[in-house]
Amino acid sequence: MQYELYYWPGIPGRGEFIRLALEDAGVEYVDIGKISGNKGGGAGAVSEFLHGGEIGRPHFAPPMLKAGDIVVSHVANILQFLGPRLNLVPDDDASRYWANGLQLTLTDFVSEVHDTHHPIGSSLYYEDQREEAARRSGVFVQERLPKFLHYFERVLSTNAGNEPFLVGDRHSYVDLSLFQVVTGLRYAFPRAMQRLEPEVPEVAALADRVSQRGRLAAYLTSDRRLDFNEGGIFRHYPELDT
Ligand SMILES: N[C@@H](CCC(=O)N[C@@H](CS)C(=O)NCC(=O)O)C(=O)O
Repeated sequence: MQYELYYWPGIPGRGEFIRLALEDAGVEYVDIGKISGNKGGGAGAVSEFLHGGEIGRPHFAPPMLKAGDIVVSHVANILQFLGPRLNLVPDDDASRYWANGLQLTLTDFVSEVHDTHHPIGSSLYYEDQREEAARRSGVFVQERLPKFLHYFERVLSTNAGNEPFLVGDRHSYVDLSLFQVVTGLRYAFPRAMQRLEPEVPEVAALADRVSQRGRLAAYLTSDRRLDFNEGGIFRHYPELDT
């Protein structure tokens, strides 16, 4: 199966959740946004595909994944599609719905992280909503960040084994996504995370363990891995990291 990922170039963003699954599984994929425009890739190709492209089904927003004649959008939906194909989710229905529920909680979490720097509107510059961003981030750091992290700590603690995973007794795409969220938070809110991580040791340990998985570790040090930056979801503005 030839997978094509459609996501904006230059930022890890939500596309990274899909890359992590493909890289961890070691499958070939074409990252269309990273290909130059004159070779049929780049933002133009992503935008064209978004609006319906060759198959006439418009999507609301990237990422999108194309697998043969199937096209899937939304991170959680794409990972639900890829999970069984990449052996990144257990076989039974109960586990698969549980995994999807956890992934949708991460979707909410990521959306709230985005809103810390863009509480008023994505179309406005950060500089035009700094005051609101400071207020929003204050509440996020005090209330929402601990609430989400403690939730995942609870999931891991109730699923404890020698090496706890979020879903069942094996590594899954949800572990990969939690790793990405923790890594992004360490970049965006280093002070808050330093304070909070001792309260969520299982979450911190899972993130560190995931980063050491063979293929994933190789990916993370490769030039395919994009650095977090102030164009993406996880942005470091020291004034918001209270
Ligand atoms: N629920 C979607 C959200 C997708 C999304 O917000 N994509 C961003 C890029 S990371 C975008 O281009 N949004 C455009 C918009 O919301 O107008 C998902 O989880 O994939």
